[in-house]
Amino acid sequence: ALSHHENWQRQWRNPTPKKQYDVIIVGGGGHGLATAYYLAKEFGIKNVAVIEKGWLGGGNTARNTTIVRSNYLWDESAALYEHSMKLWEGLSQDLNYNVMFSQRGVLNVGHTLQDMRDIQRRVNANRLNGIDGEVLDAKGVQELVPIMDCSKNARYPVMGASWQPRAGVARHDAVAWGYARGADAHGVDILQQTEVTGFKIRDGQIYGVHTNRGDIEAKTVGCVAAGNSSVLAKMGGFKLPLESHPLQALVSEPIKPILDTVVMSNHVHGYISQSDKGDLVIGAGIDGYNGYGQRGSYPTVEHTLQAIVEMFPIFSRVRMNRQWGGIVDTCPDACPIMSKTPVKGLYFNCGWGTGGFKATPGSGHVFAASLAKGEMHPIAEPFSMFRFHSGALIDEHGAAGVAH
Ligand code: FAD
Ligand code: PYC
Repeated sequence: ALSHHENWQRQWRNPTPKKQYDVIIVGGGGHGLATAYYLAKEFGIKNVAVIEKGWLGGGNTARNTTIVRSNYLWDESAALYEHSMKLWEGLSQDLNYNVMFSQRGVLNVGHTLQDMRDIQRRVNANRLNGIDGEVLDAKGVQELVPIMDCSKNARYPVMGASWQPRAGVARHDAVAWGYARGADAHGVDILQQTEVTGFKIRDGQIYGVHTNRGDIEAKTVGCVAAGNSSVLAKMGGFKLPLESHPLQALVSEPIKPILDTVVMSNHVHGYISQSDKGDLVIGAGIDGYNGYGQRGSYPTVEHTLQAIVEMFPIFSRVRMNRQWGGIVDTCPDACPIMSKTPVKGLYFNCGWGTGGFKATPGSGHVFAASLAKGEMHPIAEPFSMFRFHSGALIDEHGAAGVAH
C-alpha cells in the first residue's frame, strides 16, 4: 500500500551551517522550534539556526503523553498556560499542519476531602482568571466516564474532580514537524545531528557556540534543552536548580473507542487517555533517581498500572505494547525557568519538567519575543532563574498533576 508513497517533498531543508547567525536556538524540541518559528514569523528575525544534537522531537517532545490544559493555580502560571491554550486553539490553521488538537476535556480526580478542597480552590482561581473549569461530584464524574469505578467499594473512592472542557490532547510529533516546516519556510536553518559542546564567551557576553561541526557565531543564544539544561548551564559557568529524572509512559494495544476524555489522578497516581489510533496512553510520576537515560525502571510501571486498574478494572486484561522514557528537568517549585542568565545574550528556557508539552506554543511565543527585544516578555518575567535568589517562587506542585 505504501508503494505509491515516493518522491515526497522535503518538509525542511538540511542546510550546511553558516558561520554566523543573529540568533542560535540550542535544542530542536517543540519549544526550540516554536521559538524559531515565532522569531521569524512575528519578529522578522530570520537569520536563525536551531541546533539539535539528535533528530527533531527526539527529546521529550515526541515522548510525552500529549495532555494539554491550562488549569494552574497561580496567576503567573495561569497566564502562561492560558496564553498557550489560546495559541493551541488556532495552531493547525496557523501552521497549516494538522496537529490533531482534540479538546476532549481533562478530569483531575479527587479521592480525599483535602483533594476536593484543593480542587475547589484551583477551579475558583481558574475562573477568576477567565479559564474554564468546573467542580464535579462523583456522580458527575461517573456520567462523563461510565467505565470508571466510581463506586464506594473502590479502595480510594472517587469523591469528585476538576473538569476543564477546553483541555485535551494533540499529536506531539506533528507539533515538532509543523513548527519545523513553518520555521524552515521563513528561512530558519535547522541543523540536526549537531551538538553544542561549549559556549564562546568574552567579557561576560556570548558570541557563539562550539559544536561537533565547528564553531558558529551569534550574539543571542537561547537554550531550550529540557533534561540536558544543567549540562549546558555548566558550559556557561553557572548552575540551575534543576534535577534531571526519567519520566516514563506506556501504551496498550489498540482497542475500540472506549474513553473519550483524559483522566488524571494524583492520589492513586496514574493518568490515562485513548489515542485516535485506539491505544490507551498511560503514565504516572517520575522515577525517583537522577539520570540521563531515556528509559525508566520496572517498579514505576507496576505502580502506574496498579493505579490504572484501581480506577478502571475493565482494563485489567488489556495488553501493553510499548514503554519508553524521557529526561525531565524538574524545578523545586514545579514551574519553568525562562530567563536571562549571568552571561549577556545567553538565555535559558527550561525546567518544564513533567508538564511542558502543553506550553509549547506559549513558551515559544513569549521566549521569541524576549530574544527579539532583549527583555523578558511580561508573561515570562516571573519565571526568571533569579527567583531562587529572591524567594519569589510559584509553587505549582498541586496543579502539576504528576508527582515529582
Ligand atoms: P525536548 O523535546 O526534550 O527538546 C530538547 C532538545 O534539546 C532535545 O531534542 C535534545 O536532543 C536537545 N539537546 C540537548 N542538549 C543539546 C546540545 N548540547 N546540543 C544540541 N541539542 C541538544 N507535558 C505535558 O504538558 N503533558 C503531558 O502529557 C506530558 N507527558 C509527558 C510524558 C513523558 C513520558 C515525558 C518524558 C514528558 C511529558 N511531558 C508532558 C513533558 C513534556 O514532554 C516536556 O516538558 C516538553 O516536551 C519539553 O519540550 P522541549 O522542547 O523543551 O524539550
Ligand atoms: O502536565 O498535564 C500534565 C501531564 C500529564 C502527564 C504528564 N504531564
